[in-house]
Amino acid sequence: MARALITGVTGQDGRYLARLLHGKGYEVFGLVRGQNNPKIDILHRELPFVTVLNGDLLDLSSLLRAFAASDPDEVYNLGAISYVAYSWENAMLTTDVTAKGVLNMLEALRLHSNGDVGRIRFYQASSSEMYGKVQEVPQSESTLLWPRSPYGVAKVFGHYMTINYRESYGMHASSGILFNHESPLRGPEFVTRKISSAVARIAADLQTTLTLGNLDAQRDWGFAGDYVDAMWRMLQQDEPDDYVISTDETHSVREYLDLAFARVGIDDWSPYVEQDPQFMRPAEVDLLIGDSTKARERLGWKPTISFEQLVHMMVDSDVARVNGTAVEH
Ligand code: NAP
Ligand code: F7E
Repeated sequence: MARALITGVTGQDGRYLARLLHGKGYEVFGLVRGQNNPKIDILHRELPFVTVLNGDLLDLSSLLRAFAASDPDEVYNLGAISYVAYSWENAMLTTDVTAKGVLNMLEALRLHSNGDVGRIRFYQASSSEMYGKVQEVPQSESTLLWPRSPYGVAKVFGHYMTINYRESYGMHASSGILFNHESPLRGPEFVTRKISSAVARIAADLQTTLTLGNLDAQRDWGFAGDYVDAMWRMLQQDEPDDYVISTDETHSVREYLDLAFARVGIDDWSPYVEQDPQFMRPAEVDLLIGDSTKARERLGWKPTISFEQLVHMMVDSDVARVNGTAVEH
């Protein structure tokens, strides 16, 4: 039975990935931080097959203990401070976790493998936020990186450190440059879930106003369930590499609002939506659209959920939650 260690197992992607790997017959270990993390209950309830290991990306000794306890064949480093807006308020913590945390994981793998680094495959969760002020449209693996937030800068560090460990030590370390991916498990701070949960509450007369920032930003939004499959495919390749994972379509926040409100029968959302400068960013990423040709050709990967299906899935899930008829995702 292959063994996988996932950091960030309590997050959106960690939960989808744990289920995918379990379905493929893996023994799954998940790193969870803190002395009484409230999300442990979710793991025990929804993913009872995950062996929980206590540890923190900031603490190399805890990572070494997690490697010793799991002795993994594959490691998926999904743990991070991932909310871009928060990264300006906490730039140093973001750097410690999202940048240096990657180095801690690579070092823990190197030390644990005792000179045989090739036997453990490593996945790094890189991000389209690294493109920031985009230098090319669409963005591919060779596009120049120009991050626009402390989060983006931290991800660039993790990305190049992963490449450096691959080149320096012959590590089977791959980096997935994933564009935005969403689901009913998306954190409520991100714009898609903020909108879907507000739309459900507005439809139920529980809320009257949704306050947002920049409605003109454009993102390449896909479904998280599709994207964790791409992570797994990367680690099944003979050679490690870097891959863009995206739908290769872009949509604005306004388009998301159109589809989300229409799903509950509201064609004109303008009376419900306000803008507030507090949700604007010091430096915005205006346009993201990926070119995932390499992943499609080499990994045989492609997205299965369209933008419209994604919006409907998220709104329907939040409507069910509000009505008390929620189903598991
Ligand atoms: P998420 O829901 O925010 O999950 C982040 C995870 O990191 C949580 O499990 C969190 O644990 C954990 N974490 C935070 N600080 C930690 C620390 N000090 N030590 C150990 N774990 C820590 O993020 P996601 O959407 O699943 O994304 C997964 C990864 O992909 C992240 O690295 C993210 O930056 C990257 N990414 C995401 C997207 C996207 O669109 N979703 C796109 C590109 C890249 P707690 O539950 O304890 O907070
Ligand atoms: O913002 C705009 C905001 O916070 C999307 C993370 O998973 O994907 C995610 O980062 C856009 C931005 O995601 C609000 O200004 C408008 O232009 O949902 P978001 P993100 O910043 O793109 C990347 C790939 C990651 O790697 C990250 O970890 O929506 N926007 N009004 C708003 N955004 C939020 N959050 N809240 C608003 O009220």
